[in-house]
Amino acid sequence: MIFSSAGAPLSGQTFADKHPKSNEDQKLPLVVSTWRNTAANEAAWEVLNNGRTALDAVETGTRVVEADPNDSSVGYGGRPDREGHVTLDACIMDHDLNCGSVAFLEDIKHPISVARKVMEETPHVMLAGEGARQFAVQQGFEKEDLLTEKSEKAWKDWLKESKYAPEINIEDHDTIGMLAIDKNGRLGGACTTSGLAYKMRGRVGDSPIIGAGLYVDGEVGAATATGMGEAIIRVAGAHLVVELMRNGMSPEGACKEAVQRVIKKVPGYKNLQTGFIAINNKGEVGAYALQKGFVYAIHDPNGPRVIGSPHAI
Ligand code: SD4
Repeated sequence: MIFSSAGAPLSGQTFADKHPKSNEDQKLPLVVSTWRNTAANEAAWEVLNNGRTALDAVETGTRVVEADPNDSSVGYGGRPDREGHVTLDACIMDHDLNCGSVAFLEDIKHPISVARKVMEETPHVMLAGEGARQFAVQQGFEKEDLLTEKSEKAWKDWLKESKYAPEINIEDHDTIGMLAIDKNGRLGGACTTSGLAYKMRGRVGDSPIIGAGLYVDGEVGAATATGMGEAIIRVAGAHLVVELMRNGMSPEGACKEAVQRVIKKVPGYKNLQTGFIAINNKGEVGAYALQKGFVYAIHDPNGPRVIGSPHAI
């Protein structure tokens, strides 16, 4: 087992002094997230370091990005749909396949926390649109205008041409997918986004879809995705990565195979990006992207760092 141990002091020396941790132990706790989300990782790391659960860590971490008005791909300040409404997608999942999700949610700054409430307070997995908003308000979430001046201005500039090409940029998205393992070796994952900029009203991507944008199974590991949601949904990306790990692949090998599946099955793959990150329940981390430019951030007992992902083309 990989779980860290704590022991009673023995003649002036702690158990840990007498039994230095194995390399395996030093991997935990661990948080990893898509892109350069180091501030989110730091918040999640604090939670993990205080001995709380991976689920608490990924919720706390992703809320940092949701609240940031300068992040134009997630939560408050996210780019709106083509009609000027910010619509949000998020999901959360734990070690035991408990999960919750919201899609096409408006006016609520923290969709990840609403997703957690769906998981914990309802018999359902997914709520969408007006029903999700009503549920959030009943749960005590405040309704807020999420369109910042900056996002509104960018949308108005886009309206001048209103070219409907919901292409995804290849680099520097901030949609956050976050995976964690806590000190007790339990896994959690979260994914939250405002989706494609200037998307069709009602469009939902992979990020709130369990098995596409996120999948966690404590017996195996966890995976999350970023990039063009339509491609990720088609290959059931995150679930695919976890199942490949179940069959013995490393996290990086599994992410690579999922990218290969996109290349094989999704026409037009050359014009889009997809990136996957994964952890297994031994604390090993891997990533793979379709195109260059994808990075991911880790925080573990060795500290925080941002790593360039290998890529296919
Ligand atoms: C979506 N996968 O809505 C999201 C977008 C994304 O980095 O990940 N952007 O399709």
